[in-house]
Amino acid sequence: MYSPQRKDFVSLTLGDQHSLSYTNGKHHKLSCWRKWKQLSRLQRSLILFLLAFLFICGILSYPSLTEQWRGFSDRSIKEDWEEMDNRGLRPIPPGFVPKQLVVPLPEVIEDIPPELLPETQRPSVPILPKPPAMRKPPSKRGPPALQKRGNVTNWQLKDKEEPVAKKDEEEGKEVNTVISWRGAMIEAEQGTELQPTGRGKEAGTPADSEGAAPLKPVTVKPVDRVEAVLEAFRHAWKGYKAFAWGHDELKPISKTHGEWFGLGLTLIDALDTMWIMGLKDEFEEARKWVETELSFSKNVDVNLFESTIRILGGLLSTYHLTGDTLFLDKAKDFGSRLMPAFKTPSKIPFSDVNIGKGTAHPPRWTTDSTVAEVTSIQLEFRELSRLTHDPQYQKAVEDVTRQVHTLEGKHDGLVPMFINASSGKFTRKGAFTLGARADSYYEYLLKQWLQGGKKETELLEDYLQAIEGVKKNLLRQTSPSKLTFVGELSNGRINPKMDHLVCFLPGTLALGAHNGLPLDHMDLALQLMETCHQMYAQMETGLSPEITHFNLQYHNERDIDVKPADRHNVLRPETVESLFYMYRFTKDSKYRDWGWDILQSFNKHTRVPSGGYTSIGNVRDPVNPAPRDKMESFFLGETLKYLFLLFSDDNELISLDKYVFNTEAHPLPIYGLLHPDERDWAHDGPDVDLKKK
Ligand code: DMJ
Repeated sequence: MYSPQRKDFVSLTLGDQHSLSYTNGKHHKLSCWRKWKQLSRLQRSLILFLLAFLFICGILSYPSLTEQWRGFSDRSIKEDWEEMDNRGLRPIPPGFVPKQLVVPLPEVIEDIPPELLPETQRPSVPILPKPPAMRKPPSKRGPPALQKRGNVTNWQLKDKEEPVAKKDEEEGKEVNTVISWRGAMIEAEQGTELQPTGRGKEAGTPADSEGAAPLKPVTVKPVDRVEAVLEAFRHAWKGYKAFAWGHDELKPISKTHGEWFGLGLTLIDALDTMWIMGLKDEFEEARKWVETELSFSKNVDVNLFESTIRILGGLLSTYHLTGDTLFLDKAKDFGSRLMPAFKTPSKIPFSDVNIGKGTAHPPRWTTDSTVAEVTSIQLEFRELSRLTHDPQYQKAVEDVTRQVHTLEGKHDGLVPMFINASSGKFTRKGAFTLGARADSYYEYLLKQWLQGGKKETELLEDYLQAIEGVKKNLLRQTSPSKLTFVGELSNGRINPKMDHLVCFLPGTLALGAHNGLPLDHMDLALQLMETCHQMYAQMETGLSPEITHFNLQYHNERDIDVKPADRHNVLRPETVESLFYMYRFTKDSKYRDWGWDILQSFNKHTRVPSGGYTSIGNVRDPVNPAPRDKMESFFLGETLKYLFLLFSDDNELISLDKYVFNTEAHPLPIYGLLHPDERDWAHDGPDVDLKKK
């Protein structure tokens, strides 16, 4: 028997009413402590043991927590981000570049989630780290907009009209039927992949292997890429028509418009695209607007270069394609209103003109004009003179060409970025780029030479010298993969960065090689085309940033870096432009595949459900690419036009032996080959079957 005084047994006595009632904290603490002291040592040990036991049980029942704690000490923050990134849990933090993985075998690709892959699977394409095996790719194929919505952002989900894949998987069925872009049903055979084709069938049936049992014929309904571009154009046009009709640019997210010159820039830029695409109804509606609403009698400042390449170029090419003198009359009116820009002491034009007042001035932020701007208006003004038999336009721009031809300050044929309209001299010398402010100078040297029937040898000399200058001063190759890129030279030092704008160069080089210029130009074009493709393929959204930095040091894991400030994409055309040239000249179907990947990425990350496409702020974040609410006019004028021509099987549709494209993708005829009155499709109307022409 234990005497009640000996308290070496476990007994928890609740206090009386007083001890339970709240008096103040101090009293409560003291009484607890007193009670604890009153317990025997054994009782206290047992209580402590019990509490410790319960605590350990609690910990063990949360394995994920213990997992995290166990590894915490030996993980770096970078590794944490890496894991998060692999699991698709959050965007990549600034400055962090995921590990590169070269996928050698197509079958490995099956494990990669589709949002990280281009649709066309190719070996040796560096991609992002392989994710955990649990992430199975969906069985569905086809345009991203038709796939599951797992990776669709909120602003895209608002679209009630977006075609969606059937939800058969809920019933346990393999999903092979999707609604096409234009409402038609696409049936994909189970276990087969939709084979991309152009208008005709491009992708073949599986190759027969000698001696093997004959393969079962595979039924594959092709994805019609031309139809996909048409659908994209219609979607963009739908937004423009609904929210920005007659204005310069669509702001597709806020469903309104932006104004630059107040001249219906998108509508004019898109005219010849609609004609080439055979979109008759859309074209007729736009033509009506030009006829009844477009007036250049406005007190408005326009940028000489931008308005020349988009408005003058757009009107001239539409005139050539249609034979409709409305467009020539408008071109004459507009061209003559730009002429005050050339009234400068040096004849180098000012950058801005008021087309209502007839006055011109330099930009507000500097007294200089940009070299690319004053040297990339020549195709249009020369053509205007040819059509109007008025030499003033041609003379004005050729004075500029002549002057720049003899000007001091070039470096192996490379030009500085600025020129002063008063002195007529280059300014801020020492920096050389093929990107912004210089790019189309080089493009127009070659294209003027072609436009004029290859007679103006100074233009050719300047072009050839410039390409040698590029090779000597600006070309570099990355480590580890030896991607060739065109860097920038600044006071003798190379800066290994390249604007997306430079991606016009593969196409231009190929055009020159096609016209008899050195074959090594074509070699360079092939290499640069690969680099421009990688600028898209290595980004999480499949879309190129505005500026790419390239790694030169041998220890680098990847070739490409993107600075936070350069992560945007404004729907630019240069890469698809070059893909078009490369495909026309080589017939290598990979260029079509690359273009197809780009179109799908545009659809996946920039398509705004209510109509239109938007520029985005971050090509590295597929979950939130940061839409910027702006559709540039060149998306319709250039990007979709080049994609359409890339996928069209008709080589004669804007033959590169008869036309030169201006730098805004408006085709102008090559002299001598096409007389102004002998247009390819004059007066036929857009419903003519262009392929048969
Ligand atoms: C277009 O206006 C033209 O292609 C120009 O030559 C460069 N900038 C845009 C497209 O990127």
